[in-house]
Amino acid sequence: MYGNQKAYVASSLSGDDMISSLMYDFAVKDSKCDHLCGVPYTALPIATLLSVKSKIPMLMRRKETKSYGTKKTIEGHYKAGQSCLIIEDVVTSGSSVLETVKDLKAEGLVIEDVIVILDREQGGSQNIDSNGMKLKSLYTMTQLINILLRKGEITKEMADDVRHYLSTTKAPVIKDHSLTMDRIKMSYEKRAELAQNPITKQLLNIMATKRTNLCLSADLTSTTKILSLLENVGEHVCMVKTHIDIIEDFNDDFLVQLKHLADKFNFLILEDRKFADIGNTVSLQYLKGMYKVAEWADMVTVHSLPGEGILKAFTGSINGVSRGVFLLAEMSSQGNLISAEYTKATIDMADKYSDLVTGFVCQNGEHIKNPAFIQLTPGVQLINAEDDFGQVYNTPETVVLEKGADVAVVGRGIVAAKNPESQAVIYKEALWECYVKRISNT
Ligand code: 5IU
Repeated sequence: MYGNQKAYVASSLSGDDMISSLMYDFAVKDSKCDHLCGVPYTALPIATLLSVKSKIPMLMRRKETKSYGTKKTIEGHYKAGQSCLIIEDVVTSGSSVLETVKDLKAEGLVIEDVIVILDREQGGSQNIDSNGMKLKSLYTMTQLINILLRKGEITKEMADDVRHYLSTTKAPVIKDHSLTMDRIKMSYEKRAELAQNPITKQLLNIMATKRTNLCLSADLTSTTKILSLLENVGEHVCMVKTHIDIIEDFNDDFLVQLKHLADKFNFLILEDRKFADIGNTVSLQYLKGMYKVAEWADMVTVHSLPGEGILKAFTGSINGVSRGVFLLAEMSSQGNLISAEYTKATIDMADKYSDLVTGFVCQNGEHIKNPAFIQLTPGVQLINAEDDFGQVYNTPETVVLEKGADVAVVGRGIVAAKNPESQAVIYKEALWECYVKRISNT
């Protein structure tokens, strides 16, 4: 029945040219999109005609990646951050649309609208909607049946039959978190292109070139122990997290050595100070005192609790060098008092400060959609566990694949190991493998 119906619709609407004219008036001519992309393969002629008519460049998605050459899935000239309108002929479940969108989003393209000639009203519209886009249909199946009935092209029995079939045969519900979290399927390189904060850009590029998304939490109290740990582990990490105020023999030379190692091994330094006071006090804590955090830390952790005034304490470069802030959106400790609303409000707070905020410290990054923000997740060990103070550990698979971590923080999992270097390699490889799996097309 379905093949016949489709052929009937196509012939009654007299050709691609007429349909593309209708589609153009319906949804393309007022669109501000940078690109069009037809869902392969049957929508390609319509998308081509619409591209010619509207002069909006077309992108092509390859369903099969080439085994030679560039292996690109998306052909065309585009930049991450540009928008793309999806063109489809018929939507049933929406799964083909979603597959195409996934590949486009992995390239950093922004997809908000999908236009279709015919919505069969079997759940496709809901699936597209619940995955973060809007479906606009030129015709619904109900409208089409009514037109055909009115024109005497089909009998009432046939119309009832088709209506019955459509209302009883619903497509499965599709909910793919990677589609609403744009960053999840994107490579670190692509996200570096989108980042506005130079430190975020640098961090993402370090991760991509060193092939590591491991941050070492160097929670030791002696400067010599920290420096010797970093001498062994530095080449395996993208970032080192410090708690400068736990060091017992702190001296300025330590900072010189720390910076030297950061340059030698190409990692960034995050001081996990968790600033939490009013902006003025925080500014003094950041710039003054014996640790002079602003002078050596590329990034700091900051509580959102006092409100956005706290962020103003970190705005502007220090000695001409940009800095980054990780806002605390969640904690890994059992029974902490952070609520879902607090987490969401923290993520919303960063929107206006994307030139300063590098990302969020959190456990579950479902609300972090912007690919220019990094999800930093502490509480990571090779097996699920807890320490005596309520710290909760998740595995690399859980944090990267299920909870969306971009960088995983490992402290005692490495620091307390007999051989920290070989343990760091184990973490690095496990975390990187999860990331590669996450961004792959499967
Ligand atoms: N840290 C957490 N959980 C959090 C936040 C920070 O563990 O929610 I915010 C810090 C504390 C410690 C490191 O410095 O991350 C984790 O160390 P272990 O892997 O040794 O637990």
